[in-house]
Amino acid sequence: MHSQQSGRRRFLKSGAALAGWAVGAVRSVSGQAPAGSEPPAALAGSEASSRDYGVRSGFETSGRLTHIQAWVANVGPPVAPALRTPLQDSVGIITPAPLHYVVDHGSPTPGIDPRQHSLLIHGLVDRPLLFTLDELKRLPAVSRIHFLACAGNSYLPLEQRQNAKTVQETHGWTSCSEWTGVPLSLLLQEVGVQKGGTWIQAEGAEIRKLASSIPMAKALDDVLVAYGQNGEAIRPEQGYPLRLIVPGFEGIRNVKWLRRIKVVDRPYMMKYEGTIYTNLRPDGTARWFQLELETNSVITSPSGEQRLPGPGFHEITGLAWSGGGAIRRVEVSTDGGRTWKDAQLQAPVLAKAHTRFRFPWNWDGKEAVLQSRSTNEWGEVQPTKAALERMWGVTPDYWLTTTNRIQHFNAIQPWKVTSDGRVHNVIWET
Ligand SMILES: Nc1nc2c(c(=O)[nH]1)N[C@H]1C(S)=C(S)[C@@H](COP(=O)(O)O)O[C@H]1N2
Ligand SMILES: [Mo]
Repeated sequence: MHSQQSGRRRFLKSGAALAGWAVGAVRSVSGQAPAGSEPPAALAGSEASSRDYGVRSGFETSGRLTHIQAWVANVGPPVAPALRTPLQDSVGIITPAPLHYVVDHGSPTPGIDPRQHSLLIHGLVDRPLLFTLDELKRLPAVSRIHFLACAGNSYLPLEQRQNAKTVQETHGWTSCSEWTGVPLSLLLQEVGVQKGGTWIQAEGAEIRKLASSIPMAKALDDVLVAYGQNGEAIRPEQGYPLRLIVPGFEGIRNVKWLRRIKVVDRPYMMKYEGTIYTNLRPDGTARWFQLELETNSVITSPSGEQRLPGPGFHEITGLAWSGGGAIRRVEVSTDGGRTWKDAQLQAPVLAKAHTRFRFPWNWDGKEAVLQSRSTNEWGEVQPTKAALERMWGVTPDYWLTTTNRIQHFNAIQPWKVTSDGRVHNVIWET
């Protein structure tokens, strides 16, 4: 253990230790058999029995929800199904990988052979390098728990907006995993970023090769080149075998099936960051590169379409998250926002991770409106929909009529419990 740690420290101090792995001169240094001959065990996965790889109880039916994302359809066929996490059934803060949300942009999930996959880092660098998976896995790694959220979460296209009933439909484009990988700062140190290298472009290996720009300051801060998710290899839908994790930034920055990072001198307005992932304001101007996600929260139980069996004790619980660090406080109102009381934050409360909150409630059987409001470590407070309207200079009917894309919508979510115990989404009713 000790010798391994000092070995890692030696590695970190040795500067350009990987310089020999220059493009075109890549060798396997893992000491394992070269790629080729025998088929990988993974390909036999369909034959695996539940003893080899466990399956959940047949009584458990919670699943992702598919819907065709109209915004993507606008950009060009074929449309990609977008899968939403069943937050109403979630417990704790970790999303099981088979329930992690999925947002893709028109390409089928690539079936990448990890032995054939590599990551190229080039552009404004002293030594362009090509890393195989085995080479990346030899490097000092970290594991961190972070949420992902699509910038378009909680704001559906017009035709679906008013019909969204459940928390899966309203907020299901956020999930939280433990991610394992190599800090991007380490790789950038190895390639040697040149003066003027102020942004990176990250590119995926799918047919359409989604690419996304990230400022160098963030790239050198806490970004991970991840190969692990919740203790195993990243799932194909999440970017197998390699993805970027850009903690707290909107989902689009977290490039899946990562194959190339180019160090550049400015954001290059890649297709999606310059089109659907902009915030279109009422006056027709667009806000670009709104990277960090705002403080947010939602009550997951009781939530839309659930039914309380009757008056008496119910625990109100939900999730809070912020791209700007840790959640400091969550308050809950059971009277439509007239009074607020602190919810209990469940440990661990981690930066840029889902935070579980809990609040004891005795329902008297009368109509009630339940809401949660988060505050992050910078003191940023989650706004009401009315506060967002003041900020945008619009009236409530704006949201119900505009076809403008609204990103980063983080309004407080109200759930109304009627006297029959049914729970309803009433966000658009005020
Ligand atoms: N290569 C690639 N990376 C991608 C995307 C994509 O379509 N292709 N979608 C992005 C968007 S918009 C989001 S919200 C997240 C979704 O990550 P997930 O599907 O693992 O939940 O991945 C991002 N990374
Ligand atoms: Mo997204």
